[in-house]
Amino acid sequence: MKINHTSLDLIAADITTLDVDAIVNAANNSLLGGGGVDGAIHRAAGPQLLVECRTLHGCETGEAKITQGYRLKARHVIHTVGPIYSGRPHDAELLSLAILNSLRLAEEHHLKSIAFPAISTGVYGYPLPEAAQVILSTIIDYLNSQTGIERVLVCLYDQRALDVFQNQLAAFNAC
Ligand code: AR6
Repeated sequence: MKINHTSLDLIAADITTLDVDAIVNAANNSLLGGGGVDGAIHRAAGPQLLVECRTLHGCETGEAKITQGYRLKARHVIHTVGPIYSGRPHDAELLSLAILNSLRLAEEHHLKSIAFPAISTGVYGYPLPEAAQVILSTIIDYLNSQTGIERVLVCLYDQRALDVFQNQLAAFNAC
């Protein structure tokens, strides 16, 4: 779909294969690697990514930091840390902040295209439908304001997650 001059698309893919200005990493506070999408990004980018991450001295939950993409097709990696799901309202605030700070960082670096995974919905346990609502509403609100970003992708890992996000986007469109 188009929001102002920006396209927003949902895809099912391995985020490490995408040719965009930045892919977003669902990292942990240490920024020193882990499992899930974090592990896949570090494996695909190669060891130089960890070398640069060591210079960043970690990342608070909801913050975002940027590195080069090294062996990835993506030119940059924006590392953010989503909340560990607790069922409290603060979860949504932190997940929204992680998305927002990633978009702001992309904008500051004049990046035109960015791809997000479903942050916090793996190891961190955020239920997919609730995460879809927070992630998509934050992106849509941001794109409704002035932005130089031209393309936003939300990259789901499997068809089930894609279905959940598509249903949420359809529900927003019906409003
Ligand atoms: N491409 C796209 N999406 C992926 C990929 C991939 N290659 N691999 C997994 N996903 P998770 P979190 C999806 O656990 O919940 C790490 O150890 C996956 O299906 O990667 O934020 C970090 O170091 C899920 O929907 O991130 C942290 O310690 C989504 O990505 C912790 O996990 C997020 O799952 C962060 O947990």
